[in-house]
Order: sequence, then structure tokens, then C-alpha cells
Amino acid sequence: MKIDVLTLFPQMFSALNESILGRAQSKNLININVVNIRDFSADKHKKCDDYTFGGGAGMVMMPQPVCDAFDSLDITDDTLRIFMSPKGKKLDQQLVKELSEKKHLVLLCGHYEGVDQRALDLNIDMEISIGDYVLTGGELPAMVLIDAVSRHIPDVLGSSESAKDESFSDNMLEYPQYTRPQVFRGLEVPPVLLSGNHKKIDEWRGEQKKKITLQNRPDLLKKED
Ligand code: 58G
Repeated sequence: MKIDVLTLFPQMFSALNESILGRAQSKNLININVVNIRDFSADKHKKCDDYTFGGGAGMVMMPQPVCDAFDSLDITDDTLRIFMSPKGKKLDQQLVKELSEKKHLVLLCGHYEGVDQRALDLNIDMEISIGDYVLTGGELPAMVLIDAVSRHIPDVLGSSESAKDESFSDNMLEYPQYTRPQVFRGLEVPPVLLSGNHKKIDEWRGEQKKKITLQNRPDLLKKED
């Protein structure tokens, strides 16, 4: 998958060079191209934001640098152009899976109080929100989306990391997990996990999933899909 990111803060995306996503990029499983919108400003001071018509608080991103940055990209019928916005469709595991089937994503990250609406009207297919809160920029949401989508691309997760999707796949949260040592700071691993009785272990994990889902996310239990 190819992912172009349009941003005024390209250095923030160095976080994606670490760990599993760094390895996925080295293996050319995902190709992340970060574009600095400021490079496209036609202004002599490289200005990219301006006051809003009609007044009100703050600045918005100007349409010219954003549109010229889009025009520099190779957009095809296989491209989905996304604006990260608190007004967008809420990102969930189902939408993540759908996005992971795409060949090419373009993620526009806004800053200040937003982006001139015409730049969005001319370039954006879909607005996506990672949750009901407002952030100073769309960069962190873009990185959240890239991380969530990447782990559904074949071979991005190693065999020891893979298929760890059980939280959400059956509308249940995951059961608790334990590793060595058997006793840590006086706390024991639940004995059933050491019993070797896999029927009993599966039963215990099922009970734990129900308990934690009822406690933290009862809304998931009455969900259709
Ligand atoms: C209102 C306020 C509209 C995504 C700010 C647009 C982006 C939260 C999310 C904005 C974001 C989210 C300017 C800063 C978008 C712009 C950006 N905040 N919940 N902030 O996914």
C-alpha cells in the first residue's frame, strides 16, 4: 500500500520509522511518503494560514498550498483521499479493515482551526475522526490510522504478532494474558492457565471476556455485526 501524507509538520511522522511500521517500510510492504505543504506555498514568506472571512477565532489553512500539494501527487481511481477531522466518520475496526484493502491513501492533516472548505471540496473523498475530541492537528490521527491499517496488510505482523484482532472481531474485549514468572510481586498467574487443560482454559478465557466487556464496553454486547 502507498500512503501519501500532506502536513505542515512532516517531522512528526518519524514515529512511523520505529518498530513494526519501520520494519514494514523497510520490507516495502507499506510505502509512506510525507509531503510538506509549506513547500507549495506561493507566498514569499511561505505562509500557509490566514484569517477567516466572517471573523471568529484563529486561522485556517489557505487553499492554494493544500491544492498545489494535492496536484503534485499521482491520484488515480484507486486513490482514496482522506481529511483527518473531528467532524469525520468515526474510525472503527470495520472501517480500518476496509481502508486496508485500498491501493493508495492520501491523508490530509489540518492545523490551526481547520482548512479552507474549498480545498476540501476540491480534493477530499472522506473525512475520518479517530474519536470525539479535538486535537491541535490531524497528524496524530493520521498516524493512528496508518498504524491500525498497516497491521491488516499481509506480512506486516510477524507470526508471533499476527491475528491479534480478537478484541472487536466477536464484539468482545480480549481476555487477560500472563507470561513468566509464575509469581510476580506476590501475584500468581491464574492456576487454570498452568493446568494444561485446554477446554478449561478456553472456558476461563470466555468468562473473562464477558466480564471485562460487560464492565468496560456493555455497548459492544448488543451490537449486530
Ligand atoms: C475543527 C477543529 C475542525 C482530527 C479542528 C477541524 C483532527 C481531532 C481529530 C480541525 C483534529 C480527530 C484542525 C486541527 C483538524 C482541524 C485538526 N482534531 N478526532 N484537529 O480525529
